Amino acid sequence: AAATATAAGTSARQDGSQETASRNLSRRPELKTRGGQLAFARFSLLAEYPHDQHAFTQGLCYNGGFLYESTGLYGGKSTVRKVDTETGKVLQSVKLDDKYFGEGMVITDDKIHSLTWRSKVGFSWDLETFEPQEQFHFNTMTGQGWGITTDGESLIVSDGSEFLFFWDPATMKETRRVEVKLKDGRPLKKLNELEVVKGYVFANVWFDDNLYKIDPATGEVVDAYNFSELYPKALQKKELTSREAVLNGIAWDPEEDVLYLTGKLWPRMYKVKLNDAK
Ligand code: DDQ
Ligand code: CA
Repeated sequence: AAATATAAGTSARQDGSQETASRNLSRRPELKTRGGQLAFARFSLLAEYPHDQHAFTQGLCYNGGFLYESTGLYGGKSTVRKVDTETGKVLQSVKLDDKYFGEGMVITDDKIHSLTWRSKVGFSWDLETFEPQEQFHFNTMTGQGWGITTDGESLIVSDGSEFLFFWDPATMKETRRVEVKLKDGRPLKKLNELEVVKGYVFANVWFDDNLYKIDPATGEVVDAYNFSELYPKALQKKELTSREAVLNGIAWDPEEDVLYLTGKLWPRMYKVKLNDAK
């Protein structure tokens, strides 16, 4: 049944890959039963928390009971921040220079590393004090930085293409890359925010409501979860004002084995538990 569920999960992508933002907004949860499979409803919503609606979320991490978030946009809106999980209150924050558009972030030991979109520059920050540490230069295939996470050894980076790039954290240089493909061999492009969960890379895709579970050895998408139920709910309440307000933000809390999910300019953070295919 696992294989069937996965096939259902990826066929939605076939229909939806060309979607515009407005079509995406009107997507309904009936996807849940498409193909008679539960590929789109295999999660439990455990809690909803407030989220800063002005945060153009680009990266989300969980560490020691707190959420850490990076935000984007030019003109001083790009930040790296520490957030109280339940109240959504910003506890600590640092701004990037006005000329930078912030992208994903990752935590290794006592440092935060954050990317910029098109400047090919990233920053390291002290996890406790948020003092700037070193600045690093990076390159990718598109020349852009989008998402970043870690498997504990390598940093794993997305750049808006269908590739995941593995970097040596000591040098921020690529050691290998893998092309991400759906079961039918089609490349999964526009990979954005990332999170490693129990050996798999979870990715969301720009302007798509799904999370994709990727085998980092082969690049194969082995499962997909749909979260369009979360997004239109906020929309119906007229809480989303921008067409850019798409799902983007995945953090894993290993102690509770739950994911925190949010989106750019979303008013809420969701705590969900994934139910594996039976
Ligand atoms: N990226 O994060 C997908 C890499 C880039 C997003 C760029 C979106 C710019 C839109 C600015 C208008 C927002 C209200
Ligand atoms: Ca993440």
